[in-house]
Amino acid sequence: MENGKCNGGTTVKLPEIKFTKLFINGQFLDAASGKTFETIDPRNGEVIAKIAEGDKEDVDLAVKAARHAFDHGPWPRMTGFERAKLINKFADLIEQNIEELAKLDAVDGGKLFQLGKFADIPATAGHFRYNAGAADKIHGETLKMTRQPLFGYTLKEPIGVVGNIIPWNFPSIMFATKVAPAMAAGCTMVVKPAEQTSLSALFYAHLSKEAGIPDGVLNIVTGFGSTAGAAIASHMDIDKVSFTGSTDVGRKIMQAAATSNLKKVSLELGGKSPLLIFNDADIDKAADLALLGCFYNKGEICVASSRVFVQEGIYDKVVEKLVEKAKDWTVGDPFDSTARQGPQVDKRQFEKILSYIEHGKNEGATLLTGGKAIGDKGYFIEPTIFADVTEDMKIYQDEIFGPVMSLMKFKTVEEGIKCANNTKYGLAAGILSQDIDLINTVSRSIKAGIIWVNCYFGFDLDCPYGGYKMSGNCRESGMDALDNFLQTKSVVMPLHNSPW
Ligand code: TXE
Repeated sequence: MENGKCNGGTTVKLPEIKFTKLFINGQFLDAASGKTFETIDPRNGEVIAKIAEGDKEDVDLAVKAARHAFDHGPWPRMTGFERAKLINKFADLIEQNIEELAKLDAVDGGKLFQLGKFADIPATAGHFRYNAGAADKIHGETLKMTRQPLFGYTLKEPIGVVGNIIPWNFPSIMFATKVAPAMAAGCTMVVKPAEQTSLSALFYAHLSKEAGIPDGVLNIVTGFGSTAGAAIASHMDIDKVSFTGSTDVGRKIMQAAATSNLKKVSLELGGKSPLLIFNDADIDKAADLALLGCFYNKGEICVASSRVFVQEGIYDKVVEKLVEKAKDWTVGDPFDSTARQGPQVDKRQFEKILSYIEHGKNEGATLLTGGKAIGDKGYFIEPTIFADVTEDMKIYQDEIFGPVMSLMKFKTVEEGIKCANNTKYGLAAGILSQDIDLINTVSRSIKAGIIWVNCYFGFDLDCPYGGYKMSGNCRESGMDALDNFLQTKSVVMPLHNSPW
């Protein structure tokens, strides 16, 4: 494997791959079948390591460990304050290993090393700290009772054994947004990372052990979705599944839950988010935000602003700026600090994106820039912008999950709102305008879980996000995320002179 180039020539030492086995009950183990699968470096298509290929038998073992830790272990019985101490220690260790973790996500998933180092891994540690801060503040409420002389209160209890199924586009942050609140709530869990990006999850398992998180609380089964993932979704002894991934697989997970033990399901799925640029927006800033919104993390982000609608008064000027600025959106090795976009995660995703680009060309959209792969090694694609896209085109309707922008023109505010909502998805939206009345009207009219005004990707640990419509059924991040891993119990007793 080649070492990565950084800072115009200095070489970054690539990470030593230390952890490739399943992590069950505090031990690194081979898969029961002894099988492994290859994880690939998307910079060049070469094999990085062979990872244990977990399946149903391994999921059963991991669930047994998690069940024992939940029913008999210290974790749910500790005070929230004690759990918080250990979770904070875990966060400390993540912070001490930022570079190593950023390198793993760069080499395994093509994520820019600088992005991992300064954004993803610090945010991952942040999610653990944020949820540690909440662990000792989980409480129910006193019930006033409406019709009877009763006294009652609610308890918030951990939901039990959780299955967390994670995608490959943000291997660290997605790990944290599920594992951190589940841990804070007092749950135990089985995590299945995406088969493309298992390396950092296994490193987190090692750090959790060092931090003193008790055995059986965090178990990791690496492997494929149709085997290990499906075994989690249909397991009779898992109380809850939290899934982030495609809408199609989200549907399968719900079906599996329905036909097994009716486990609770939270889904964070695909998107086709609109960015609305109104006539009074700053043109330079609008072009910058449109590029960032669509091409950040090589377009492999569920909230990407893949549909950009520009009001007709500034349409031509925005197009000109976008095309000019897109030329500076450099694609390159994720270890090169001048690159803004690395390779797509794998061959399948690379081919899927290229086939959408061909659809765009064949369906009559105007290709303004980009439109093809770069080089003959690895999975690099030019940032691509199509204009004159119409709502019947595939590139308008489907989540492409790559650096492909669809550009459209609109006339009135009402038309802009209608266009924004013209999708089966509802994850995010952006509004660029200086008019506060317009901003308030439009942000209340768009059916999406997060609206960014005069910014894009304004994420914070405190900020819940999630889907309307077919983009999902839960909120992650912020205090709302804890609710995914808690259930409410009412305790009721008679008052002094009640008839009971
Ligand atoms: O996703 P999958 P894929 C979208 C995006 C992308 C498309 C396909 O449009 O191009 O999905 O990507 C596990 N039971 N998103 O195929 O398959 C799988 O192993 C249980 C959006 O990689 O949904 C992985 O761990 N689990 C998204 C996880 O599900 C199953 C992020 C996601 O993989 C399973 C990723 C099954 N039957 C892709 N099949 C977002 N919302 O951010 C697969 N998995």
